[in-house]
Amino acid sequence: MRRSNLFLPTLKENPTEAQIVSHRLMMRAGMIRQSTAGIYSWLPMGYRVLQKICKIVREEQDYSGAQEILMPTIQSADLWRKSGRYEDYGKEMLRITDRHNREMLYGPTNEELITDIVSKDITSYKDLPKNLYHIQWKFRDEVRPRFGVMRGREFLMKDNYSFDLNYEGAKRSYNKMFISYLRTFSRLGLKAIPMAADTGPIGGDLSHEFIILADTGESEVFCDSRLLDLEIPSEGIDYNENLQSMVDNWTCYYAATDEKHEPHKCTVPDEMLIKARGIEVGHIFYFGTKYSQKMNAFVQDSEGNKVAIEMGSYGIGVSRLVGAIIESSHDEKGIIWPESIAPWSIGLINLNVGDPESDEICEKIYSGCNKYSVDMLYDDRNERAGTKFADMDLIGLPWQIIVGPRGLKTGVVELKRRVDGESKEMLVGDIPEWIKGRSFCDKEY
Ligand code: 5CA
Repeated sequence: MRRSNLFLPTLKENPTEAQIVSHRLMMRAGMIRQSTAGIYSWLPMGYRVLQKICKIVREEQDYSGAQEILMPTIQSADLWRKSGRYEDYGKEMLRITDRHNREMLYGPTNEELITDIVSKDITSYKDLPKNLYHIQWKFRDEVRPRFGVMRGREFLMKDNYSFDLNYEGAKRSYNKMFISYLRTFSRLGLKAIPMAADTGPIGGDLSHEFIILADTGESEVFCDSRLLDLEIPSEGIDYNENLQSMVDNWTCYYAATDEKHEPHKCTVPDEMLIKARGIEVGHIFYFGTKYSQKMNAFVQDSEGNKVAIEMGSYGIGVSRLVGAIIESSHDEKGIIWPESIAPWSIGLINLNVGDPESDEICEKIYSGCNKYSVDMLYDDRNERAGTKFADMDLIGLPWQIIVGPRGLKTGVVELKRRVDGESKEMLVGDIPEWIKGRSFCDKEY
């Protein structure tokens, strides 16, 4: 992508309404613009990051055996009356009336709709287990939308729902998501800690929130510091083996959000207890037959008995993640994207636009990158060097290739790593080899 063509409206000043660093940087880096309170438009760079997050979330969902569907944003109030949540949900639910005076709502979550779908087409134990997910916009009329995309009113969520014949099956589905979430967040460059959590309006009595420690987080959390050093179940794991012991490896340490924190039960020695703030990026629930009973989702078991389907639901705040990642990865100059979700992997800065030799070298590097399908943002604007450097640091691409007049005399360019500013000279001719030697997807450096 050429910077001269790109719609990337960066700002020099911090917008006054933005109280936390991720909101400030998302505005300054031209990623989002507010449409109205808690509702945002995603501009090209922001949307690229959002899509990259979706891709990783999808890959891990698929790998766990979940299947992607797409449910609508608008739902019928009747479904929610069946579960009893139409009244319970209160003012957070955006209620709409259509031209026939039918009551509708903009979905804040999808337990009712998915249970309704499944109840009609899953009738036998032979159809189970199933796990269905979608990535769709939700609306919750939050009292205090704030912090940009972190607490929006309209926000993008990945939600999935598991359906099993019995408790053992449902627990296995829950455990799979537990591990799948650890892997997903790790691939996004985050250390997310699963913590015992309150279930709120979703219901049930087993639930974990996945929390990123950050001073700007809205939740107060308590956990054993040893959780920070645990290894993430790695590539190629088999979800059918050792699943319970993988989960036990995490749940044996104390970790709870403030609603679930019980000081007398917490035996972690003071020096090992982390009391901190955190951002909830995911939340998983097991609630048994709460919805299936009320919404008539039953199957016949192998003995011909009619049993209610055992369910769980699992959410990831996809749009919130963009803010959470920036909260945990930035410096005073701007964002520092993990490679796995960077909007472009490399930024190319031409310091002498208009100079035939500079332009030619840059075009060569740029077309070479295209050849290897590596995302590159080429700053070909006729701007001052200082502006280009500041902009490139602000938008936080992992690598910068700087083409300046001095180096060109000897055929070298500067290769700079955003995370620590480390830079080295590289022969122009060596760039293709360097690119080929790196994996610009899914890997951290
Ligand atoms: N039905 C369940 C699981 S799918 C559910 O809705 N869970 S939830 O309420 O915990 O939401 C799932 C995730 O969505 C949260 O962990 C959080 O990361 C994200 N989320 C919730 N509310 C907001 C909001 N107002 N703005 C941005 N993200 C949000």
